[in-house]
Amino acid sequence: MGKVEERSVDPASQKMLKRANEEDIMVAWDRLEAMQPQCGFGRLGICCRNCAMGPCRIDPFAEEEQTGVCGASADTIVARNFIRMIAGGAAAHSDHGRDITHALMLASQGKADAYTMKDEVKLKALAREYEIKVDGRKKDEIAEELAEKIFAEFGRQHGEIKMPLRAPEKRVKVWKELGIMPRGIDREIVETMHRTHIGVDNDYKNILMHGFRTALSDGWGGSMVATDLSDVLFHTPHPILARSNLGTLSLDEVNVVVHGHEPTLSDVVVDAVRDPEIIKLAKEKGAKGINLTGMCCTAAEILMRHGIPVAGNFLQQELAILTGAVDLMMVDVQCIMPALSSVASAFHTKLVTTSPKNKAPGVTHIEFKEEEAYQIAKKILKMAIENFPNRNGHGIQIPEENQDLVAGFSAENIHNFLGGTYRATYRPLNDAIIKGRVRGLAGVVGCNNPKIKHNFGHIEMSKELIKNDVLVVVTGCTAIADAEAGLLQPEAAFEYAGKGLQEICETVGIPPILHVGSCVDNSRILVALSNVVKEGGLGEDISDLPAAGAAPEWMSEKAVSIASYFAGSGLFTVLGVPFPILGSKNVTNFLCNDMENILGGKFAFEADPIKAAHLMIDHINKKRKALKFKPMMYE
Ligand code: BF8
Repeated sequence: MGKVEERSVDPASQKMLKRANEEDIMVAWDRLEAMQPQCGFGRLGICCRNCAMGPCRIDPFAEEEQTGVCGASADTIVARNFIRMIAGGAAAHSDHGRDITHALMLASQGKADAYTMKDEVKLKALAREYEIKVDGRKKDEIAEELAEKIFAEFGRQHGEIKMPLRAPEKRVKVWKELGIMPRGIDREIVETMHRTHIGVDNDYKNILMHGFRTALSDGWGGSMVATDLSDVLFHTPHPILARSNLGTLSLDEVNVVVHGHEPTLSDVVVDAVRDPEIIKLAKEKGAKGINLTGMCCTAAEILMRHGIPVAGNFLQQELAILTGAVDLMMVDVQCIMPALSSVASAFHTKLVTTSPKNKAPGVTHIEFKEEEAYQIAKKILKMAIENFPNRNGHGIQIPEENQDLVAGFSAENIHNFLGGTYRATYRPLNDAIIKGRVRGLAGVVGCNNPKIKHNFGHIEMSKELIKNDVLVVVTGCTAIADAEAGLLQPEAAFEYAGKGLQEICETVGIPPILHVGSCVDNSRILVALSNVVKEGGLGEDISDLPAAGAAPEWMSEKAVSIASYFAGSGLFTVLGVPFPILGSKNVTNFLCNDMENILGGKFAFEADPIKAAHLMIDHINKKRKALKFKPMMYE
């Protein structure tokens, strides 16, 4: 068993890792150790099992260039495998978007009374974008037509999807000229599967370019749909104060942790915990009430809109159960470790799956249906309450770490803050960049990965960026890591930010790191950057901006898709763990160098978060120079 300090920088997590060691309970870090040595062919991306003539693997040290049985080169195999990862990630995000569209459709037809379309302003703005008549119509009618039009974007067979047109004109022109404007959200994923089938595309550049189109159909399609329609249903976030880390679990209340990604059930659970019947039942069972907390991106959804505390990020899901205090963990889809059921079985914790897309052997399944959302939420809460008296068997250890944070920023409200009440534009932000108070912008996003010390990459990179006056926006597990380190509070600016950024944060009262939501909400970053370009003075394209992206601890296919739509939108993007592409020099060279001349963005791999931050800062400086900006104000 490894030393806990080498596994996580978070003191709360270290305590639970210690407990796991003492009680001989395997967690992700142990399984990674047990998995060593991991397959070198897989890591380099040069193993192909797309047909039954294989599996084929290319010897990277062979004297003569090898191919698979069909003749596929390392370049072809690596490119195919890489874009299949993009497709996996894009599929997950986009299917999430489809589910939200389905909920909106049912709500508009009066078939799902738990949903009320709380943000009419956004509903109407979206409707206008989709050329839907708004004036004089009821919101249900508008919403039904909008849901129908968005559904059509998934299966579109003619033309192109609409949301990428939110990008600056020059960016759209780049995509059109390259022939990678996304056509249908599902179509690009299907085409990835087709092109990578035995005997189809074997021009690695052609394969990769379609990979970018697939990623763009996620960032500017499926994910953007998920964000926008969630805003319509549950309201666009406003800045909100909340708490984070395992210390948000309660000793004397029923602890319910919601984990996964989609807000359709978890948002209703937020209402149901306030139901008098539920509160009464909890008290009857000896609890003081119900304590609802979130995990991973479901946490971000209900944090952003309701201030529900966040119990932890991806690598803390098992650790939450190790507190012995979780009475029920309700999971929907994505990033839910199959290992949860075995960890839960060592405690009294009840694990409940809710999506027909995600069941687990031996785990209670209560299927979610939008039409009965509230009743289902109550049923699950009752199950948690019934389980509260069973806690006694195993000692409860709740770490005290419990950090304040501010979340709830969006493309819609960032300009209100930076522009002030009377001047809701991006102008003051652009001016701050032009004048050298703010060096530039960075989106730091993505997962945890036990190959990198838990939260270390996120926290150190974020701190280094703000120290150098880079305004950072975060989502997903990065946001949770930064929250746990106290970086999402306005006071963090005084402790960690450079002088210029500090002045901005002080004037406006915002943290130096802005939490913009879950992983599908990376689409908010694309919209915000487009708005910054449109405001003027920072070039004509996202690729002109002094801006960069990063995923310092990424692990999922979704992160590959996100990184690819960042780079495909013109951003320099740094990954803490290399993509599994190093088995092809050509593919690596294309993605880490040549693509910059075509798409404006490119990738770099750097595990050291400080060095990675400086790659981003160097890039930002390069863009500032190209824009002929004056030196930074305080340098
Ligand atoms: O979608 S950051 S570990 S929780 S994949 Fe998963 Fe990665 Fe966390 Fe959310 Ni995003």
